[in-house]
Amino acid sequence: MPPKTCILIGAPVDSGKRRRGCLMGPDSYRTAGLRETLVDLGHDVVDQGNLAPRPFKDDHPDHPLFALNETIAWTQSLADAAETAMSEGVPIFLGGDHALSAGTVSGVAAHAAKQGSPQFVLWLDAHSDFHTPLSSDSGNLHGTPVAYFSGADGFDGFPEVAHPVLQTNICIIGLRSVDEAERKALEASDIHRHDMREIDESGIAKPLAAFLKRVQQANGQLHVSLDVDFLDPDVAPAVGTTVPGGATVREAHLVMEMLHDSGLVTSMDLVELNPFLDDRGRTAKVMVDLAASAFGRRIFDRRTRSY
Ligand code: B3U
Ligand code: MN
Ligand code: MN
Repeated sequence: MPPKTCILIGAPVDSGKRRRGCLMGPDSYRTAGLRETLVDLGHDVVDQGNLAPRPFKDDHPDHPLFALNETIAWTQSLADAAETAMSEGVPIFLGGDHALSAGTVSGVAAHAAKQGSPQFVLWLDAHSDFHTPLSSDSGNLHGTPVAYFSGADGFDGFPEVAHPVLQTNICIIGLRSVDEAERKALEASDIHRHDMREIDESGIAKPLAAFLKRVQQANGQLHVSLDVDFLDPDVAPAVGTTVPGGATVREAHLVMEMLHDSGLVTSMDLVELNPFLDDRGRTAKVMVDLAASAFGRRIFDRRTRSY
């Protein structure tokens, strides 16, 4: 696989939920050696530093959505940065909570549309993040990005999604905490969804291989959004919304290795790392190791796989 230009973009978004700390995520990845790890794998790496949101006004204190204006302001700046970075290399967004993906995915999808290729999204998460601002009970916007970038209604004040990602081009793996409104909406949708029971029954490689085959056949762009809580909290404790029964380190590495072998990944988010909750940088290191597998670290070479 030829070396890539990896563009690290810090996205210290902390507005998607009430518990603070994700703003420290980008520096935690840097401290854990993300840049050096990618350089050792032979890639060119450009660290663009941290992004800032557009200027925004304070919310009304009684507004049911937490930090709405700040999240809108982040969506605007991230969508622009993502679209621009796509013509320079493979952007890796260092979160920041999952609200950031409203911006990153809509930005990369705008680039795909200009290239005339379809956008695909692999969402690795305990949660489906498929609420709309109208269905969310918590009012936390990190629970809404999948609905946003797939073109759902109810996102008043947010930038219009000019190029929504088709539901059938979205695959969620790792599900084990889905609210009732999300479950109904998912069941009525064409989103491909794989819960932990399915992974226990059939293994994680099967649904991923089927998805990668579709991306390859469509000649699509592939964005991967990795939420720390995809992993089991025993191995990745630094996240505000721990849900027991997550992916093992081995399952997660296999996902990343298959993604690398596919040669299909065009952009990535690393999200929800809360270094304030970490145990001597353990979670940051696991996430950096997973990124390494996604960008070519291997035990032995395998024949490049065709799906
Ligand atoms: N579905 C719940 C919980 C949640 C979603 N994403 C995370 N937590 N990280 C909600 O608040 O929307
Ligand atoms: Mn998430
Ligand atoms: Mn999650």
